[in-house]
Amino acid sequence: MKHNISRRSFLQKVAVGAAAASFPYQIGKAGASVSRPNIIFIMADDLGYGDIGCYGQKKFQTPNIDLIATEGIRFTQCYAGSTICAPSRSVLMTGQHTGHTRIRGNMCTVGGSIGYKGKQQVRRMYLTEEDQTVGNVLQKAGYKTCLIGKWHLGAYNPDAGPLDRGFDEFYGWLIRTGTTGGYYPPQRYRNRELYDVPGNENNAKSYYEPDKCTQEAIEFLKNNNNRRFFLYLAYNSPHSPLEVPDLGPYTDEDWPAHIKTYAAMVYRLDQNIRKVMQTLKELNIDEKTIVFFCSDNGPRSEPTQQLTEVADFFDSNGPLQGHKRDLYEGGIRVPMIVRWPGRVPAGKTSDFAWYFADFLSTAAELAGTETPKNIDGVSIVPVMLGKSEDLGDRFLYWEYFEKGFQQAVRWRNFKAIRLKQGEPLLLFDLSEDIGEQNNVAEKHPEVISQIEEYLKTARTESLNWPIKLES
Ligand SMILES: [Ca+2]
Repeated sequence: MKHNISRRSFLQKVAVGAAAASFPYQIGKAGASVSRPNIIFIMADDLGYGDIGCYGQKKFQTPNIDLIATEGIRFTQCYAGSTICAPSRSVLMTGQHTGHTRIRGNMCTVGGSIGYKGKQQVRRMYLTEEDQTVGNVLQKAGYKTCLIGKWHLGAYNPDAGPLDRGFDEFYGWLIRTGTTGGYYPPQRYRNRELYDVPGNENNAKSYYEPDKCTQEAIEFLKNNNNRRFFLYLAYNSPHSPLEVPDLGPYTDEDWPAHIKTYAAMVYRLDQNIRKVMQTLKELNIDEKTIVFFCSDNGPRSEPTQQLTEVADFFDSNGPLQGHKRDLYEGGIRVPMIVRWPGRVPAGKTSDFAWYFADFLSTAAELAGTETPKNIDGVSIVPVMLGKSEDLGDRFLYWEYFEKGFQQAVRWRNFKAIRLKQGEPLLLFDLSEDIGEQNNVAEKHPEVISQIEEYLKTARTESLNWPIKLES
């Protein structure tokens, strides 16, 4: 009898095990109370694929970002939402790629809100109330949501700030308030309140923006360590202008000043990230917290000679072709590291291809909540947990307007780019040509026709970035 009972319980365990094995990664609602980690998404600005030690950088060090990779999973084929700031962030926040998301460029041609970039009058589009952000989704799932640093999705509209689009707290800067930008901003936002940053008045330089963000992040973690939270920590570093309080370990290098400055900026960012990671340990929330680290687009190599020299000297795009403002890999492929002790396998490298449009679904699954409808992404949780890489055969899509209407598609190991409307697609086989040097379109007509078919359905017309599609 005893034997039978234990046999039955053994069989039950097998059955449970088998059910778990068919959905090994499912966090779902049942597991919600034991799982549902805090989510920290750390994003650098214009940091290249080759700018991190564990992605091949040799001339300067990023030991703390590398440590996150040692303790987590490092993705070698993760892509940003766009090759420039605002649309990349719009994709990240809405789960829609640039063929659907609200903000498809830094400046729009029609509509939007009007303001000044320097002395130039420009139009910029902002997220509207119809746009469901990661903040909205996690807020509804009971998370405290906080943005620190760069929003870039509010344009000149005072009613489209982070607090209007799903964030409970905001510490940082907005495009519409010029005095809040730069590395030593004289003013800053604390939620809706604009205040003078002590020590930065009259061009004084006491508070370096990335240091300030770090301090605010630590403060937020300390105040919220007893509840679930989503912290979106969007540094503006190492975006130009090249500025840093000190040159750190690169002071005595025999390099030109701008080269030393860039190395010191990334080094300082790395040091700041160490402080954030240390705080998780001190607060004993390390294992309850999943941390993402990435960049919003490729490294910048324009418009100044200095920026070109920096990108060349450090080989900031690594083995990739192109930089920020290109749809070649160098413009959109970014470092992406994910760490969750005990859940995400430590020290793993994955070549699974995914992009910012997947973050909303991923965050929703982590939070045990529903993913909104009409989005382009899928949850990457099974891949991160090392359970499955079979998420279906899909196309990743980008469009970009600053050089005319350009499009790019990633499908399996292929990457297609259309540099000019009406021109044939270029095709690269990334499995043997990561630098996109050899156009293999003629060798693979069936791939081209598959991608052309997909492109007919890839996008919807934008009111703010209208194009005339040539038939
Ligand atoms: Ca950027």
